[in-house]
Amino acid sequence: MKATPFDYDFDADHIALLCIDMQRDFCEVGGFASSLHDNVALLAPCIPVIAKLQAAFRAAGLPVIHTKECHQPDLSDCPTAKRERGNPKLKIGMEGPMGRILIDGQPGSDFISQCMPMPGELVIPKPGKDAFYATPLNDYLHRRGITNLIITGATTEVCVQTSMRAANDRGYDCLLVEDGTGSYFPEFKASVLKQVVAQGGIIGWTAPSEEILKTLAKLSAHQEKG
Ligand code: TIU
Repeated sequence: MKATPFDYDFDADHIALLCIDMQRDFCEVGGFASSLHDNVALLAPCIPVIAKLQAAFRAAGLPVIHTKECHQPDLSDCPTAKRERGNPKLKIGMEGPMGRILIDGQPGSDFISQCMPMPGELVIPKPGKDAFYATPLNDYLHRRGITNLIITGATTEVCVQTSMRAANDRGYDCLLVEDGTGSYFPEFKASVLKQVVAQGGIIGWTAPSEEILKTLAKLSAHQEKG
């Protein structure tokens, strides 16, 4: 398929959609992002795009994987430095309008309704920004023979970029969806989109969701014919 900086091999037998941290804590007022004084409205444009990609992957019978950034209720996996940083109005673990901030199982840590995992889809809770740090993601991808990741989610320069770089180091061919990711800092998002494809795709590829949807439509047409 067409991509930047050059064509991407959309290998349907070895590909997954990775949706990073599309949680209420990052997308809705009153969660972790609000506690860090971020404007969650800036994530709104990527939400319907990710929902559409999830639906298209499911329709094609391809895997959709979800991560969520969250901590154990006893905060045993939350470094003090992370809890203190950002001069938060509410620290991680404190009671907020959507339950305890960034704690697994609390309403705020759940996925937004538009990007809810379907039964049977892999959900990876993660304590850090990197989706591979202290998670079973790499083992799972190996077992499933997945070598290619279409990456979406929030926020572009924090968990998305960190996870894409970590995936690249582990040998995955990663494509970041240009309109399927969002940041509280539009200039950071624009910069990441340029950074990952610089130097001949030093970290991977980018493409608009439209190209992926076109590729999936072609695949379905091919399967119906075959
Ligand atoms: N603050 C911010 O931009 N992001 C995070 O803390 N986590 C994720 O990106 N998921």
